[in-house]
Amino acid sequence: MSGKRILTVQDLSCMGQCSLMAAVPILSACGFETCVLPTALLSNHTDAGFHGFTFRDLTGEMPGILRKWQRDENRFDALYTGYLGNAEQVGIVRNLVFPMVKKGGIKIVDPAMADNGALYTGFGRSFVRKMAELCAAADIILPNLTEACLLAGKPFLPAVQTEEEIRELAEQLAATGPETVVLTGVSLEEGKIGNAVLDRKTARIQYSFTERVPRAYPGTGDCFAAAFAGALLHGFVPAAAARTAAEFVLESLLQTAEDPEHWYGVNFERALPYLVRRVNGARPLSRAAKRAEGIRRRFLIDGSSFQNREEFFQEMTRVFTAGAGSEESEEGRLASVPAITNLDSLHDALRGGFGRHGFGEPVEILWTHFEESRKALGESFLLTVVGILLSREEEKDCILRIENEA
Ligand code: PXL
Repeated sequence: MSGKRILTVQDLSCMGQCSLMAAVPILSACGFETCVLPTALLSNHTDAGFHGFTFRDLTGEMPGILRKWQRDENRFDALYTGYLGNAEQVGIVRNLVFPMVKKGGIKIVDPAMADNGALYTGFGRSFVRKMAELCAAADIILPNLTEACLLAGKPFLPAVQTEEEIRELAEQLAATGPETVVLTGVSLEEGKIGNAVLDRKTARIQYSFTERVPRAYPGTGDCFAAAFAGALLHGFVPAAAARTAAEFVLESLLQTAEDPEHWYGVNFERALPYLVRRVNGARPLSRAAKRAEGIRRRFLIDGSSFQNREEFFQEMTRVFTAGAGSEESEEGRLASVPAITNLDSLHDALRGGFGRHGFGEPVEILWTHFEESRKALGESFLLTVVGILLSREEEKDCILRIENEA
């Protein structure tokens, strides 16, 4: 699979773990020669938390670079475009960059222009119209829900959506041209977030969800898109690439949650080994190998999500079994999973074997908002729970990390 060459077109924000600063290491780590066409040079990304930014528009450089590459007959196996600085650059990508993708090559467009119900600084309606034209000419598009609604000219969707709303939106975008529409930031129930992948030809939608980390960071869309492109170039079908990318983003988020001061991006660098293992198709490691490598499946308990013991057990069911009665475990086995309703069933679930981790598999639990949990559950009950988490009976192997802010 290596030997492939991908071009990514987006800005170079020198600080902030996004755009090219994420795409290049992620695609390189996946094993692909990565070429860049920078659209702008910024001191940092444009999120308000940085209190401003410098911005050098590179539109004028782009045609010259592309003409040089054309003279040299350079071609690309894949193209992935992200943040484009203005409408003219969108035209350059459509007219000059798309033709440089080899026949049979793949054109992925992430219309990175908005999030959380608002356009990024500097973009307006005419930019959205141009971006919609570019998306129509792409093979695969990766809008978040805000971008998808803007592209489709629809009102924004609520924080929790229905499958009908998601299908209607994805089908409307697919009808404009792209073969695959990957909607990110989809949430069909509270506490879970994921993506919906629509294949235009078959009209099939496949979802994948992970737990929702209760904090938003800039740049997660860029990490998702780059990992998606990397997995796709490795031969993953779009739904599998989207699932892998979402799990990589979750791992990046968990690696960042330890660091409450770190607001401007995710520490995807620490999750790269995980992504590399995934895309290289390494068979799942044996339990012994996982232990030897100190690799643990990670779970996040959001300590602010329950007010009493009953809700606590509901949270345990969600975290460790992906929901009572859920049919799909992470090993893809079919199992009807019982709810965790008391301390005994919590102990059983932590041993593994019927929920999301295997029997005796080492796990790491990150418990955020721990002080809130202490108030909700009471000191002695909380200590009993911690004792159960850490006891090593019957091959149970959990380590616990505690955090008070998220
Ligand atoms: O992560 C998306 C992104 C990329 N590039 C720039 C941005 C943002 C989001 O704010 O400002 C310059």
